[in-house]
Amino acid sequence: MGKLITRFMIMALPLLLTGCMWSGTGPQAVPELPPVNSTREPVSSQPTSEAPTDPIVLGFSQLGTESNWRNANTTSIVDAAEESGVTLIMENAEQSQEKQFEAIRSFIQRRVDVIAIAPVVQEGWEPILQEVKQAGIPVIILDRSVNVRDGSLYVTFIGSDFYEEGVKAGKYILDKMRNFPGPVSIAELEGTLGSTPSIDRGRGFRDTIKADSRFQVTHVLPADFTEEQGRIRMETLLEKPKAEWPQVLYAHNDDMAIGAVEAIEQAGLNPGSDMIIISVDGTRRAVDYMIQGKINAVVECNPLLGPLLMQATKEIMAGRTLPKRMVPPEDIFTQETAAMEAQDRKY
Ligand code: GYE
Repeated sequence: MGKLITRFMIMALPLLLTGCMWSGTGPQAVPELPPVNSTREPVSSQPTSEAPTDPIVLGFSQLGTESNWRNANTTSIVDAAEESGVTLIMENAEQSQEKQFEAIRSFIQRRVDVIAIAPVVQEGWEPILQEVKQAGIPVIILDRSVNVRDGSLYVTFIGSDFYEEGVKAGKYILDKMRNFPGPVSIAELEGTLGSTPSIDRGRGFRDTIKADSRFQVTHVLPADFTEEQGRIRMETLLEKPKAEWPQVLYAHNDDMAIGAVEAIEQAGLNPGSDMIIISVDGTRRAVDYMIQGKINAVVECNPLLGPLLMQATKEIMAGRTLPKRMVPPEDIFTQETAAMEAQDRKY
């Protein structure tokens, strides 16, 4: 049936996501969820031995529309729901945790079967998740994580290893700048403060560059994962005396890097050579920028989580157990591999 109920404004994307991509390195079927073992969490809802006859209703609180990654993520979820016959009720929280709480309470009132949440920040979820638990509705955490003491408050967390993404970015920079004489000054464009990807991409990167004391993060610029903020922050930075300009830009996502590229070009510099740039996500636009030499490397973060979310939702409703954590395999792209990667970009 696949009836779609959504009040979410989806930005028109030219891409048709086929729903089966799980790695940036080529098409793969969504992996079968592994069989039950002792490390898996029992599902808290009443399991049924037979597949339910009514369509499963999934309430999903999406956090916003801040980036191309986010829009690809939303499209993947909408398409996957349609393809798998899950009725999706989706709400856009526009970066507000309070709005996420409201959406979740409305899902409880509507007695949806499963609630999925892409949390804008990682703190402050315990009370609302207790409410959901009391209502007996299983929860899937998607994309970003929540920091809760009681692990029984959600069934599984499907999302990337952001710390590892930061490590990959750090290793790339250490290698790229290994012959650079003297100190290497790095500007870091941070994503949404308090969000798991921003916290962990920052930590992973810093822990890695510690290996060489010449590498220092000299400018920390919060830019909320948006292209506009990336541009504004870089403009302001380049108004400082030349001696303070960084040699490297590490952006927590592609959109902020692309905004910064505009500011760097406006200042008469060549992004990618006058300033080495690395970002995270792997959107088609960033890959195009790499081909043009304006971004040096991009760490992949896969937004196409829809098929796995639907699969997990169905597994929960069938009473099966799931791994507590599901992480997609991810790569790093450089200018050398960008052209090949561009042929196959799905987002
Ligand atoms: O990297 C960024 C988006 O949570 C992984 O959020 C996601 C991040 C992604 O706005 O582009």
